[in-house]
Amino acid sequence: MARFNRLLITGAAGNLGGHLRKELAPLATHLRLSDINDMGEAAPNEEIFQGDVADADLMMGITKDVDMVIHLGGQANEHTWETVLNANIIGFYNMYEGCRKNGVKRVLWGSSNHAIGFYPREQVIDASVYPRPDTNYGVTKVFGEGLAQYYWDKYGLETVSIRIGSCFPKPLDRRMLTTWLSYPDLTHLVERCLIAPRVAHTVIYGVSDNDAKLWDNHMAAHIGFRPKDNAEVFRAEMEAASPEPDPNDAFVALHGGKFASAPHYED
Ligand code: 15L
Repeated sequence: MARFNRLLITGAAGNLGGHLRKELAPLATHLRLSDINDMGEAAPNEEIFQGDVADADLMMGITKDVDMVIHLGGQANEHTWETVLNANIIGFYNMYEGCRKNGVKRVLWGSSNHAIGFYPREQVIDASVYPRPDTNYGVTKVFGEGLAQYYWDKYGLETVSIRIGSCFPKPLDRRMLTTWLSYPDLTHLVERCLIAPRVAHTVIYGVSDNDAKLWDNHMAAHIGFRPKDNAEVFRAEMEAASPEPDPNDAFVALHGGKFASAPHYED
Protein backbone atom coordinates (compact mmCIF):
# COMPACT_ATOMS: atom_id res chain seq x y z
CA MET A 1 0.00 0.00 0.00
CA ALA A 2 1.39 3.42 -1.04
CA ARG A 3 2.58 5.64 1.84
CA PHE A 4 2.28 8.90 -0.08
CA ASN A 5 -0.40 10.40 -2.26
CA ARG A 6 2.00 12.26 -4.55
CA LEU A 7 5.81 12.49 -4.76
CA LEU A 8 7.56 14.87 -7.15
CA ILE A 9 10.90 13.87 -8.69
CA THR A 10 12.71 16.69 -10.50
CA GLY A 11 15.56 15.75 -12.83
CA ALA A 12 13.61 12.60 -13.69
CA ALA A 13 15.33 12.17 -17.08
CA GLY A 14 18.77 11.89 -15.47
CA ASN A 15 20.48 8.64 -14.42
CA LEU A 16 19.58 8.90 -10.75
CA GLY A 17 16.13 10.37 -11.41
CA GLY A 18 15.36 7.61 -13.91
CA HIS A 19 16.46 4.96 -11.41
CA LEU A 20 14.31 6.45 -8.63
CA ARG A 21 11.34 6.82 -10.98
CA LYS A 22 11.23 3.01 -11.14
CA GLU A 23 12.21 2.31 -7.54
CA LEU A 24 9.89 4.77 -5.77
CA ALA A 25 6.76 3.96 -7.78
CA PRO A 26 5.36 1.55 -5.13
CA LEU A 27 5.64 4.22 -2.42
CA ALA A 28 3.21 6.73 -3.98
CA THR A 29 -0.22 6.68 -5.63
CA HIS A 30 0.98 9.37 -8.04
CA LEU A 31 4.53 10.12 -9.18
CA ARG A 32 4.98 13.57 -10.68
CA LEU A 33 8.08 13.93 -12.83
CA SER A 34 9.84 16.97 -14.25
CA ASP A 35 12.96 17.59 -16.29
CA ILE A 36 14.20 19.96 -18.97
CA ASN A 37 14.77 16.88 -21.16
CA ASP A 38 12.31 14.36 -22.56
CA MET A 39 11.13 11.78 -20.00
CA GLY A 40 9.37 9.44 -22.44
CA GLU A 41 5.82 8.18 -22.02
CA ALA A 42 3.99 8.61 -18.72
CA ALA A 43 3.01 5.34 -16.99
CA PRO A 44 -0.60 5.22 -15.63
CA ASN A 45 0.55 6.41 -12.17
CA GLU A 46 2.76 9.22 -13.58
CA GLU A 47 2.27 12.92 -14.41
CA ILE A 48 4.95 14.47 -16.61
CA PHE A 49 5.94 18.15 -16.82
CA GLN A 50 8.81 19.07 -19.12
CA GLY A 51 10.48 22.42 -18.33
CA ASP A 52 13.25 24.39 -16.71
CA VAL A 53 13.75 24.74 -12.94
CA ALA A 54 14.59 28.42 -13.61
CA ASP A 55 10.93 28.92 -14.64
CA ALA A 56 9.32 30.11 -11.39
CA ASP A 57 5.74 29.56 -12.64
CA LEU A 58 6.50 25.98 -13.58
CA MET A 59 8.04 25.26 -10.17
CA MET A 60 5.07 26.87 -8.39
CA GLY A 61 2.68 24.71 -10.41
CA ILE A 62 4.42 21.36 -10.07
CA THR A 63 4.86 21.63 -6.29
CA LYS A 64 1.05 21.85 -5.77
CA ASP A 65 -0.60 18.87 -4.02
CA VAL A 66 2.74 17.12 -3.45
CA ASP A 67 3.65 15.41 -0.15
CA MET A 68 7.42 15.41 -0.59
CA VAL A 69 9.91 16.41 -3.30
CA ILE A 70 12.99 14.53 -4.46
CA HIS A 71 14.92 17.33 -6.16
CA LEU A 72 17.58 16.17 -8.60
CA GLY A 73 16.91 18.84 -11.24
CA GLY A 74 19.62 21.34 -12.11
CA GLN A 75 23.21 21.21 -13.29
CA ALA A 76 25.04 18.09 -12.04
CA ASN A 77 28.63 19.05 -12.88
CA GLU A 78 30.84 22.13 -13.21
CA HIS A 79 29.71 24.49 -15.98
CA THR A 80 29.59 28.20 -16.84
CA TRP A 81 28.57 30.57 -14.05
CA GLU A 82 25.40 31.49 -15.97
CA THR A 83 24.41 27.83 -16.22
CA VAL A 84 24.97 26.94 -12.56
CA LEU A 85 23.38 30.24 -11.46
CA ASN A 86 20.16 29.56 -13.38
CA ALA A 87 19.94 25.86 -12.67
CA ASN A 88 21.21 25.54 -9.11
CA ILE A 89 20.63 28.91 -7.47
CA ILE A 90 17.63 30.50 -9.19
CA GLY A 91 16.07 27.09 -9.91
CA PHE A 92 16.67 25.93 -6.35
CA TYR A 93 15.06 29.06 -4.89
CA ASN A 94 12.07 28.62 -7.21
CA MET A 95 11.66 25.06 -6.00
CA TYR A 96 11.73 26.10 -2.32
CA GLU A 97 9.29 28.96 -2.86
CA GLY A 98 6.93 26.53 -4.58
CA CYS A 99 7.27 24.10 -1.68
CA ARG A 100 6.75 26.79 0.95
CA LYS A 101 3.71 28.34 -0.68
CA ASN A 102 2.15 24.96 -1.49
CA GLY A 103 2.76 23.48 1.97
CA VAL A 104 5.11 20.64 0.93
CA LYS A 105 6.24 18.78 4.05
CA ARG A 106 9.76 17.69 3.08
CA VAL A 107 12.41 18.06 0.39
CA LEU A 108 15.26 15.61 -0.28
CA TRP A 109 17.81 16.82 -2.74
CA GLY A 110 21.07 15.97 -4.36
CA SER A 111 23.70 18.14 -2.77
CA SER A 112 27.21 16.94 -3.56
CA ASN A 113 30.56 15.99 -2.11
CA HIS A 114 31.83 19.00 -4.08
CA ALA A 115 30.43 21.21 -1.30
CA ILE A 116 33.37 19.88 0.76
CA GLY A 117 35.77 18.92 -2.05
CA PHE A 118 38.79 20.85 -0.74
CA TYR A 119 39.14 18.76 2.45
CA PRO A 120 42.37 16.76 2.37
CA ARG A 121 42.20 13.03 2.05
CA GLU A 122 43.84 12.40 5.43
CA GLN A 123 40.86 14.07 7.15
CA VAL A 124 37.69 12.06 7.77
CA ILE A 125 34.82 14.54 8.02
CA ASP A 126 31.27 14.57 9.33
CA ALA A 127 28.37 16.93 8.62
CA SER A 128 29.59 19.57 11.10
CA VAL A 129 32.58 20.72 9.02
CA TYR A 130 32.64 24.15 7.42
CA PRO A 131 31.98 23.86 3.65
CA ARG A 132 35.02 23.91 1.35
CA PRO A 133 33.56 23.87 -2.18
CA ASP A 134 35.87 22.96 -5.06
CA THR A 135 34.04 24.53 -8.05
CA ASN A 136 31.34 27.07 -8.91
CA TYR A 137 29.11 24.00 -9.00
CA GLY A 138 30.19 23.13 -5.43
CA VAL A 139 29.45 26.71 -4.32
CA THR A 140 25.88 26.34 -5.61
CA LYS A 141 25.50 23.21 -3.45
CA VAL A 142 26.65 25.19 -0.40
CA PHE A 143 24.02 27.81 -1.31
CA GLY A 144 21.45 25.02 -1.50
CA GLU A 145 22.33 23.69 1.94
CA GLY A 146 22.14 27.25 3.31
CA LEU A 147 18.71 27.79 1.76
CA ALA A 148 17.50 24.45 3.12
CA GLN A 149 18.62 25.39 6.64
CA TYR A 150 16.91 28.78 6.32
CA TYR A 151 13.61 27.28 5.14
CA TRP A 152 13.66 24.87 8.10
CA ASP A 153 14.56 27.50 10.71
CA LYS A 154 12.18 30.14 9.39
CA TYR A 155 9.31 28.21 7.77
CA GLY A 156 9.48 24.69 9.26
CA LEU A 157 10.00 23.07 5.84
CA GLU A 158 12.06 19.92 6.39
CA THR A 159 14.99 18.94 4.14
CA VAL A 160 17.54 16.19 3.81
CA SER A 161 20.57 17.50 1.91
CA ILE A 162 22.28 14.39 0.52
CA ARG A 163 25.93 15.05 -0.25
CA ILE A 164 26.10 12.45 -2.98
CA GLY A 165 29.51 10.89 -3.60
CA SER A 166 29.86 9.07 -6.95
CA CYS A 167 26.62 7.27 -7.80
CA PHE A 168 27.19 4.87 -10.67
CA PRO A 169 26.49 1.17 -11.28
CA LYS A 170 30.14 0.56 -10.29
CA PRO A 171 33.18 2.74 -9.44
CA LEU A 172 34.79 4.28 -12.53
CA ASP A 173 38.28 5.00 -11.13
CA ARG A 174 40.48 4.66 -8.02
CA ARG A 175 38.96 7.71 -6.30
CA MET A 176 35.53 6.12 -6.40
CA LEU A 177 36.79 3.29 -4.17
CA THR A 178 36.32 6.03 -1.56
CA THR A 179 33.31 7.97 -2.88
CA TRP A 180 31.11 5.32 -4.54
CA LEU A 181 27.38 5.10 -3.80
CA SER A 182 25.73 2.04 -5.35
CA TYR A 183 22.26 2.28 -6.91
CA PRO A 184 20.71 -0.11 -4.34
CA ASP A 185 22.20 1.98 -1.50
CA LEU A 186 20.84 5.15 -3.15
CA THR A 187 17.34 3.64 -3.23
CA HIS A 188 17.58 2.62 0.43
CA LEU A 189 18.91 6.07 1.41
CA VAL A 190 16.11 7.93 -0.38
CA GLU A 191 13.47 5.62 1.11
CA ARG A 192 14.86 6.25 4.60
CA CYS A 193 14.89 10.02 3.99
CA LEU A 194 11.22 9.85 2.93
CA ILE A 195 9.97 7.75 5.83
CA ALA A 196 12.12 8.90 8.77
CA PRO A 197 9.60 10.51 11.17
CA ARG A 198 11.47 13.77 11.67
CA VAL A 199 14.48 15.16 9.83
CA ALA A 200 14.52 18.97 10.44
CA HIS A 201 17.40 19.91 8.13
CA THR A 202 19.78 16.98 7.99
CA VAL A 203 22.99 16.77 5.98
CA ILE A 204 23.92 13.19 5.11
CA TYR A 205 26.69 11.76 2.93
CA GLY A 206 25.46 9.55 0.13
CA VAL A 207 28.18 6.92 0.22
CA SER A 208 28.19 3.12 0.33
CA ASP A 209 29.86 1.14 3.11
CA ASN A 210 33.25 1.43 1.39
CA ASP A 211 36.31 0.35 3.40
CA ALA A 212 38.02 3.53 2.12
CA LYS A 213 35.21 6.03 2.81
CA LEU A 214 36.16 9.42 4.31
CA TRP A 215 32.68 10.58 5.37
CA ASP A 216 31.12 9.86 8.74
CA ASN A 217 27.31 9.84 9.01
CA HIS A 218 26.96 9.60 12.81
CA MET A 219 25.19 12.98 12.86
CA ALA A 220 22.44 11.56 10.64
CA ALA A 221 21.78 8.39 12.67
CA HIS A 222 18.06 9.31 12.89
CA ILE A 223 17.71 8.67 9.14
CA GLY A 224 18.53 4.96 9.63
CA PHE A 225 20.71 4.67 6.51
CA ARG A 226 22.49 1.28 6.51
CA PRO A 227 24.37 0.93 3.23
CA LYS A 228 25.23 -2.63 2.18
CA ASP A 229 27.61 -2.30 -0.77
CA ASN A 230 31.38 -1.82 -0.56
CA ALA A 231 33.56 -0.53 -3.43
CA GLU A 232 36.45 -2.62 -2.13
CA VAL A 233 35.27 -5.54 -4.28
CA PHE A 234 36.31 -3.43 -7.31
CA ARG A 235 39.78 -2.51 -5.99
CA ALA A 236 41.82 -4.97 -8.07
CA GLU A 237 39.92 -3.97 -11.22
CA MET A 238 40.33 -0.21 -10.57
CA GLU A 239 44.03 -0.53 -9.72
CA ALA A 240 44.73 -2.59 -12.82
CA ALA A 241 42.94 -0.04 -15.00
CA SER A 242 45.21 2.92 -14.17
CA PRO A 243 48.80 3.43 -12.95
CA GLU A 244 49.58 4.36 -9.33
CA PRO A 245 48.79 8.12 -9.11
CA ASP A 246 51.07 10.83 -7.70
CA PRO A 247 49.96 11.25 -4.04
CA ASN A 248 50.33 15.05 -4.38
CA ASP A 249 47.97 15.22 -7.32
CA ALA A 250 44.71 16.88 -6.23
CA PHE A 251 42.93 13.90 -7.75
CA VAL A 252 44.35 11.88 -4.85
CA ALA A 253 45.00 14.53 -2.20
CA LEU A 254 41.53 16.11 -1.97
CA HIS A 255 38.04 14.71 -1.45
CA GLY A 256 36.77 16.41 -4.61
CA GLY A 257 39.37 14.79 -6.90
CA LYS A 258 39.61 16.32 -10.34
CA PHE A 259 36.89 18.88 -9.58
CA ALA A 260 39.37 20.44 -7.12
CA SER A 261 42.32 20.37 -9.52
CA ALA A 262 40.50 21.63 -12.64
CA PRO A 263 41.13 25.22 -13.79
CA HIS A 264 38.35 27.80 -13.69
CA TYR A 265 35.73 26.53 -16.12
CA GLU A 266 35.52 29.69 -18.23
CA ASP A 267 39.26 30.49 -18.49
C1 15L B 1 29.05 15.01 -8.66
O1 15L B 1 28.59 15.92 -7.98
C2 15L B 1 28.59 14.74 -10.04
O2 15L B 1 27.21 15.04 -10.20
C3 15L B 1 28.85 13.34 -10.51
O3 15L B 1 28.72 13.28 -11.91
C4 15L B 1 30.22 12.78 -10.08
O4 15L B 1 31.20 13.33 -10.87
C5 15L B 1 30.45 13.02 -8.60
O5 15L B 1 30.15 14.33 -8.19
C6 15L B 1 31.86 12.63 -8.10
O6 15L B 1 32.41 13.36 -7.28
O7 15L B 1 32.34 11.58 -8.49
